[in-house]
Amino acid sequence: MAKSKFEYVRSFETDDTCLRNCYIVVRLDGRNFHKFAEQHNFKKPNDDRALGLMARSACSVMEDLEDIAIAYGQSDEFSFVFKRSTNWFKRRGSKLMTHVASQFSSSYVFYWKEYFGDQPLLYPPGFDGRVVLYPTNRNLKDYLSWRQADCHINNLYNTAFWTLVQKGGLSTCEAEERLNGTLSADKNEMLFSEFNMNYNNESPLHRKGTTLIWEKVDETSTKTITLPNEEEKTVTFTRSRRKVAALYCDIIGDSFWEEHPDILEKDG
Ligand code: DGT
Ligand code: MG
Ligand code: MG
Ligand code: MG
Ligand code: MG
Repeated sequence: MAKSKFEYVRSFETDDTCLRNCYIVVRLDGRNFHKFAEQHNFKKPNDDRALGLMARSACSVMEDLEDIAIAYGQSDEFSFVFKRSTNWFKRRGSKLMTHVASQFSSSYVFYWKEYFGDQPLLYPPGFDGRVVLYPTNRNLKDYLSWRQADCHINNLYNTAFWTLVQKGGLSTCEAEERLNGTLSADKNEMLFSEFNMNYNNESPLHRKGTTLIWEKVDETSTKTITLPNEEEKTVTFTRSRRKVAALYCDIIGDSFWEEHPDILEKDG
């Protein structure tokens, strides 16, 4: 095919192929969600509608794009881990990241009403994205541990803060001052002794965030067939299908990875 004289501009495109053998992580984060949460009356410190909608949108990303092995989300962020052997879009970072971001954003708007009911969506939300490569299983597990530790630290702080305000009658300034310099143990103790709350009994969704993995399910269905002698017969058959499952568990320790050995591919 003859090439136009303009064709050379294609060579200005930069190569952003992700290094082979590495897990490709795409992390999205809501743009200016501090304001978005205020304007849409998100409950403090955790709004289950908002967390549910984030997980629903992430589920749509996993179902509609190729080769995502696991996803983890908390607050206004979600991380998607592509299989280290993926060759989707020839491992082009910009393609992977923009497909994740746009599928997620459109799903967030599409499913909004299912989660927020009468609360109108006041303006179109946006999400930023980044791509990070992790070469070893240890690095990838440490990445996910880092995000879950972040969830824990923020949620313990926010739970203590809003308990002081909502149940303790402190102003937000007073609550901030009260928590200034406290360690995790101090916050746990304060919740327990002053408000009779055991932090470990708080919702696992809030303490641990949402982990999405693929689960095999056997689907049984029945069908009526006509035999050659014109007799009708009902047969049942089972087929194995995979489906996204949401977990609210610890992913820092080894037990999660031992229970789900298929998520990671062997190093080297
Ligand atoms: P960014 O990411 O730099 O554009 O700015 P933000 O404002 O999105 O900051 P970020 O991502 O560090 O923090 C997430 C914000 O989202 C944080 O201000 C609290 C808010 N947020 C997330 N989930 C909830 C929730 O369930 N309830 C409430 N009230 N706020 C939430
Ligand atoms: Mg940020
Ligand atoms: Mg944000
Ligand atoms: Mg964030
Ligand atoms: Mg095209």
